[in-house]
Amino acid sequence: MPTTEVVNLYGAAWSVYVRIVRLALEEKKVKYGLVEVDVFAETGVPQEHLTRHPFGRIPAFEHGEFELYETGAIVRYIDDAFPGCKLQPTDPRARAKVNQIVGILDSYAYRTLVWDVYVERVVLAREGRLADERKIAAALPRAAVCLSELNRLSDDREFLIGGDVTFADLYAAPMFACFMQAPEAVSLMEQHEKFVSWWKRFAVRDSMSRTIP
Ligand SMILES: N[C@@H](CCC(=O)N[C@@H](CS)C(=O)NCC(=O)O)C(=O)O
Repeated sequence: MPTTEVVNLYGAAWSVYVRIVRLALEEKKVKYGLVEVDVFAETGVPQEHLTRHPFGRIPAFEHGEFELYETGAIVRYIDDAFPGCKLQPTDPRARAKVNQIVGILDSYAYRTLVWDVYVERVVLAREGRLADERKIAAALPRAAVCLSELNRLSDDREFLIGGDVTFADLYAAPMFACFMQAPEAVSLMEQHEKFVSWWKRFAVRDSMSRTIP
C-alpha cells in the first residue's frame, strides 16, 4: 500500500471527532491536510460533502483514491496502513479494555460531556446566549457515571490503558479538552485521581498542542 499518497481530512478544527483522527495522524507522524467543511452552514451541509459522507457528519477521510468516513474505521485504517507506533495493544484483555473505553466515550460521554455540559455552559456563554440549566442538571449524574467508570477502568500507568498511547487516550482527550472548560468539571473530577493525573499528563502532549482548535 503506497503510504506516500496524499492524506486529506475533511472537517473542522473545533470538532471532537476530527481531533480524534488528527491525534491518530499526529501520533503516527503522518502528514495530512485539513480541509475545512462547515456542516452547520445556514444553507445546510455542503453538497460535495454529502458525496463524501451521506450522513453529513465530520470527519471524512481520503488517502489517495481510498475514501472513508466514521472515526472508528478511519483511526483503525491509519493504525494499520501507516508505520510507526501501534495505537492498539496486542494483549487481548488490554485491547478489549481500550475498545470498551472507546465505546463508553462514543455512546455515553460524548453527548453528555460535550453537548449537554460544555456546549451549554461554555459555548453558549461565549456567544452571549443562555444555557439550558435543566439540560445541564440532567447531564451531571450521567457525567458522574462516565467519570467514575473511566477512572475505574483506567490503569494507573502512563496512559489510560498500559504504557503506550492507544485509541482510548485519543478518544478521551478531545472530549475532556472541552468538558474541563466547564466549571462543573472541577468538583466532578476531584474524586477521580487516576483519571485527573492522566489528563494532566496527556493534555500537554505534543499531539494535543498541534491540534488545538
Ligand atoms: N459516528 C460519527 C460521529 C461524528 C460526529 O458526530 N461528528 C460531529 C462533529 S464532532 C458532527 O459531524 N456533527 C454534525 C451534526 O451533528 O449535524 C463518527 O464516528 O465519525
